[in-house]
Amino acid sequence: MLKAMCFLGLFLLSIALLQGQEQKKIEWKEQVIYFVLLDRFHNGSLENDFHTNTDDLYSFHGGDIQGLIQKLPYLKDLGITTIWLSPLFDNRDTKFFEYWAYHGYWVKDFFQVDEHFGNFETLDTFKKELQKHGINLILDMVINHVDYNAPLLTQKPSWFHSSPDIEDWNDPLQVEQHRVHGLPDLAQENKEVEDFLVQIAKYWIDKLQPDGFRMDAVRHVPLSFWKNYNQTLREYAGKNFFLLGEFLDGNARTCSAILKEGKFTSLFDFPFHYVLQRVINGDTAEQMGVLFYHDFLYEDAGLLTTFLDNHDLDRFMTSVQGDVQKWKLALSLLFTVRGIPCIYYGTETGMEGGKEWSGEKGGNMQKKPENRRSMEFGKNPELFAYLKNWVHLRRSSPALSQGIQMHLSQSRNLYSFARIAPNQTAIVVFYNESKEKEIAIPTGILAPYLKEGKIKDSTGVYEATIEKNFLRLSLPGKNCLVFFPEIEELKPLLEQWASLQKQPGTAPVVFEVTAENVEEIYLIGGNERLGNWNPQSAPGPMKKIAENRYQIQLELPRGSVMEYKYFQKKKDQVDWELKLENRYLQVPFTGESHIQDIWDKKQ
Ligand SMILES: [Ca+2]
Ligand SMILES: [Ca+2]
Ligand SMILES: [Ca+2]
Repeated sequence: MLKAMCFLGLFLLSIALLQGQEQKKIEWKEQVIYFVLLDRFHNGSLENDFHTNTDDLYSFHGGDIQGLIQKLPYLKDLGITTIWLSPLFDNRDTKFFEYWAYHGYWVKDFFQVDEHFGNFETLDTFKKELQKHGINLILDMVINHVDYNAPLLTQKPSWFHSSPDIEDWNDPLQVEQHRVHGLPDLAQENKEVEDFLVQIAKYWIDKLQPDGFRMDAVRHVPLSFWKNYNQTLREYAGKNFFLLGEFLDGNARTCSAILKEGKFTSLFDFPFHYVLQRVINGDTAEQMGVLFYHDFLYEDAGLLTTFLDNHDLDRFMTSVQGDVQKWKLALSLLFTVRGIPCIYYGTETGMEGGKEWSGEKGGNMQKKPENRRSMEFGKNPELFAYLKNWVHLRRSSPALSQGIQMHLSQSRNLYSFARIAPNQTAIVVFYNESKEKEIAIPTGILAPYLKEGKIKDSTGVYEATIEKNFLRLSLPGKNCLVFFPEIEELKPLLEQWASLQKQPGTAPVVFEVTAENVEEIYLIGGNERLGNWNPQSAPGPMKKIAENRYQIQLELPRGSVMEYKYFQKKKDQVDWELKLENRYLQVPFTGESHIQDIWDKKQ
């Protein structure tokens, strides 16, 4: 009987667990992630302050789990829904040269909590407090390497590559099997190592029930390993378990391939990060169009994790030399474009600081990690309120959090797009120039669904008019406005969009260029049909249609946005037009295009 009751108990418990899992179905696109570098966040317990020196950026600063628990209401107030927490594993206990393992990436023992951060009891409280506040947790997994003196090195020497540091970053074998900063490199191709790493992951899933992992150094571990590892974890922790990879690469083609083949849920959107940096600092906003056009490469670009900065990069405020207006513009884009926004602790108070840097081969030149200074709570309430507003707007808007993203218009200083969910649409107008401007934004295939008339932006300050196929407004300098126009039923539009994405078809585009004293003009650009920047495959020569006028017609993918340029061939030599910046082209979803350019000649 007792046995039967035990069985019944277990049965009921497992049903409760299953229901619990079902209840917590996280919509990842609705999340706002906050990255906590634990040692630098908040010191909640002085008892674990070993080797603490807050004046030294290489030392521990005392931040711990207890401190993070105390600050959960603060994060809740900011609107944060998910925390990505830096590694909790027990790290090396002694200095390595002048560096302490405050960051958590020098793991000594994967099955213990570092003594600076707390213990399993603190973690239990943490888990309960997270549940109480409805905040999700992403743990940082470090599986490329272990600490310089980890016990595992002597216990299992065959689990490591006996290789020197990476010297040639273009050699894929070195990148996977050689050491990063001299850290002992685990041989994931060894089945025992693979099993061990899976065991670590399952151990933490059981202990703390995190909602996902952020995985360090994806590039340095074989893709075949990630594929198996991620698949296994998804089977173990549930389909909704968030598997976020750190793959530092600015090319969407490469990132989309890694995401797909490695079976990640998400990757940090480095292509977005780099384009955003350039555009905010004055490059043409047309780069945004090219970036988002390549979203078709991903199964769902809305699941990418977007960010301005992190602990390995200069803080964004530093990369814009403390220009608050640029910081504000960047944040407005972060919270309106597709993808899951992730903010680095201290962004909300405008913290500054450059990344850690040292000269080659241990040279004298070095910069301390100013980007990892202790959190400054309460500094800059105005910036905090600004960021909080965007968090709030995004979280309250199904279009901004869940909607598909549709390109509307671009020019040197303007990028406009729509976010469309079944029950709401948002039109976002990003304007990166100081002077006010009258503008008409073509609403494209969205036009038939929009109700004509005047509308206010999300702040209630600015007004626009929707008429026929345009949104007209007077744009205030350096701003990003969001409009939520009244709409008809959007389902047919979403269906039309899905089929256009699947089979965009092509549109005829006529390129016409006026040029003096040139022969054999060719067209070239960042698309297969434009030769992918390879002069050997560039279309041409263009046909001479009149004195100094040349033309070529091409079939290009509908809805595509690309860069292009002209060049001439002189005795098989490539002679580029002088224009330094590339030209940009948007191919509409309907109709034809006729482009007229003037060859940028040498003076
Ligand atoms: Ca402490
Ligand atoms: Ca330790
Ligand atoms: Ca490796």
